[in-house]
Amino acid sequence: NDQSNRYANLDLKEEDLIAGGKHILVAYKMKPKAGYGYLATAAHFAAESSTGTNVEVSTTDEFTKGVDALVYHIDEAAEDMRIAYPIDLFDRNVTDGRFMIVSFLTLAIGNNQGMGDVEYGKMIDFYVPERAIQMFDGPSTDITNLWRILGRPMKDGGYIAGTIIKPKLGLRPEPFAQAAYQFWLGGDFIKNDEPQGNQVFAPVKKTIPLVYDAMKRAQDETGEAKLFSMNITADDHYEMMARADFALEVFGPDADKLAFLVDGYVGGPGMVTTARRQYPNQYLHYHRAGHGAVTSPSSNRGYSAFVLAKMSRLQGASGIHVGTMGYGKMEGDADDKIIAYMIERDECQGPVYYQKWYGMKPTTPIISGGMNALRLPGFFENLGHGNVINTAGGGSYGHIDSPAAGAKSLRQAYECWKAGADPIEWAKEHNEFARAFESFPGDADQLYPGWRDKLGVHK
Ligand code: RUB
Ligand code: MG
Repeated sequence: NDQSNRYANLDLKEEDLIAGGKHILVAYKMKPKAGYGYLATAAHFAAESSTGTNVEVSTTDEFTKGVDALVYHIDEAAEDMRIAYPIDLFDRNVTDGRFMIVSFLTLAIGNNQGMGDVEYGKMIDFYVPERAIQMFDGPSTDITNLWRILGRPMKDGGYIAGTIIKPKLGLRPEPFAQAAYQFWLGGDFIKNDEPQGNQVFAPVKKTIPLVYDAMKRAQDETGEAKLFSMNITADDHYEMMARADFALEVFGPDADKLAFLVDGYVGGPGMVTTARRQYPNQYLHYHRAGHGAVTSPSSNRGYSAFVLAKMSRLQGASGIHVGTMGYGKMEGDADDKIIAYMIERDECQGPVYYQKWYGMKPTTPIISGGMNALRLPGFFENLGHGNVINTAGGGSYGHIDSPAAGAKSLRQAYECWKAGADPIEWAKEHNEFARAFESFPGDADQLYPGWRDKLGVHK
C-alpha cells in the first residue's frame, strides 16, 4: 500500500520549509526491510509518525491532510530520509499552550521504531522553527549563575572543577560527607553519583544535613563558595519534590549552591520538566545514564547523543552530560564537540541543520566519565574552550595524595591548557598535577611517553 503520493513531496525545498517557519524538520538514517521500496517505506514512516496508518482511513478529511508529515528528501544510498512535521501536529499543554518534548518523541521517534517494513530508523538531527523555540521552556538557570556564585565573571567564567562521590554506592552518611568535604578543599562542584539516593544505609534526611555541614566547613576553610548537585530522581514527582524541598530547607541561606540532578533518560522528560518548572531558581543537572541503549553509534535505532542533548536544551536543562569526546572512558569521539557547541551557542551548524536559538539560554556541557588531570589538556584543546563543568570521580578520589589534591590537579590541568604550556613543564611547577602522573601511570605512559625520566620519577 504505497502512500507516497500523500506522505511525500520531494519538490519541497528544505530552505523554503525553514523560511516558512511552520515545520519541525527531522533527519533520519533509515533503511527499509528487504523487498520494500525506499520512498514507499519513507511515506509509511511519515504516515505512522503523523496522521496516518498503513491504510487510508475513511475518517480522514481535507483538514487532516493539511497536517500530514511529509517526506521531503530521500537519498537511498546514504540512507538519508528527511521529514517535515507541521508544528500543529504536536500536543500542547492545556495549562499554558506550551510545547512538550514527549509529544515530539511520540510522533517523531515513536511507533516508527517498530514497523514491519522498516529495518531501522535513527534520528540524527532535527530543526526547530523560531515559534516552537519560543514555546519550549528552555533553561531558566545556567552556568552564569554558577560563575556568579563562585565569584567569577559571568562571561567566560571558565572551568568548574567537579567530582562525583565515589564509591558509587556503599558510603554511609558520615563517610559520604567526609568525602565531599575532602574534595571541596580543592574543588568547586560535587554531584551525587546517579544511583545515590535514599538507600537504607544512607538516608537523605541524615546524609544531606551532613553534606551541608561539610560544605559550610569547606567554605569557611577555603573562603570560596562550593556547589552541590543532589540527585532527586524518583518514579513519583511528589517524591522528587519531597527530596528537593527537604534539601532546599536544609541548605537555607546557601540554597543557591544546591543543584538538582535528574536522571532524565531513565526518568523521562516529565521528570526533567517537573524539576525545571518546580525549581526554576536551581541549576538543573541532566544526567543521562542508560542513553547508550539508543544513542550508541552501534545502534541504528533511536536517536543520537546529539539529539538527546539538543532536546535537553528545549526542555530546560541547565547542564547535560555530553561525554568526553574520546578523552575519557565512555563511548565518544572528537567530533562530539558539535554536541557541546549546539547546546551552548546561540546558533550552530548541526550534522544536518543550522539551528538558531533566538536567545534561549544555554545548556552547559558537563564533561564526565573516566576523566582526570592528565586527560584534560587534550580534551580542552579539542573543544577549544574550558567553559564547562567537569566531574571526575576516579580522577579525584584516585589521586594518590588526597581528594583535595585530585581537585587541585584538575584545576592545574585547565590552567596548563589555558597558558598553552607543555604539560610536562607545567608538572615541574605544579605538584598536584605532577602527582597525577604517578596516580594514573597507565594514562601517563600513553599520553606522555617518557614522563618518568622527564619528571625524575622512578618506581
Ligand atoms: C563518571 C560517572 C558518570 C559518567 C556517565 O565517573 O559516574 O555517571 O560520567 O557518563 P568517573 P556520561 O569520573 O569515576 O569515571 O557523562 O558520558 O553520561
Ligand atoms: Mg555516575
